[in-house]
Amino acid sequence: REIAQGAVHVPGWLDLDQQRRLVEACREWARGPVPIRAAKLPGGHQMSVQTVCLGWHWAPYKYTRTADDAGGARVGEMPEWLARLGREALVAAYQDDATTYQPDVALVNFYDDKAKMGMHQDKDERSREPVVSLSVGNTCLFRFGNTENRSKPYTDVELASGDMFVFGGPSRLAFHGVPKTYPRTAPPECGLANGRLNITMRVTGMA
Ligand code: MD3
Ligand code: FE
Repeated sequence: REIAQGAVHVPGWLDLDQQRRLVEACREWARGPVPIRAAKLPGGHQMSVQTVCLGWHWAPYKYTRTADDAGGARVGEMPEWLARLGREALVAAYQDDATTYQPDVALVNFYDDKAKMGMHQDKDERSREPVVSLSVGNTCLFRFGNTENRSKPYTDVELASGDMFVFGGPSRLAFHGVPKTYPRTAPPECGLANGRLNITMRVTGMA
């Protein structure tokens, strides 16, 4: 389960009922106040992954309260029930009996069959508290690299529907990416016929 120090993979952590509820919630969040969109990178390219943000809006490469690149509305709240699920994830992954973890942002990523995410670090947060990742839908190939650069050595792991992953400690600043997803591999009962959802929770460290 521990693929690197602080990086813990818990396969099948979410039951199908929880997965379906997350899919339903994501459908609602995707509608607004800031509709789901593919972020545009400073170089002009559009990401292939579509994202909706809760709590804070992430536009490459910073957090704001309003979606200045997407209509200017204030993003939806980060629901307390989701933050609690994030705390439960941390407890399960690190086998702590208590945590004060209070994520204030969730990024919901949707992958269609062609979407992928290049190797990157998540360093737009001022806090170095762990990131919790929840996956629902199609299985993907997840590439977990090193903290030095976007190339080898890396560890490839498949993330399936219901899997949870926590990245903390020395793994918090590791490069990582999603080279591909596997079409039509979502379990029929997860609530998503095709495509992949990933929800990451973070602590921005913003006021
Ligand atoms: C390792 N998302 O949103 S989740 C991202 O599946 C992102 O959508 C991928 O990378 C996805 O930034 C991967 C796993 C993940 C998320 C955050 C991390 C791994 C991480 C932060 C630090 C180290
Ligand atoms: Fe990331």
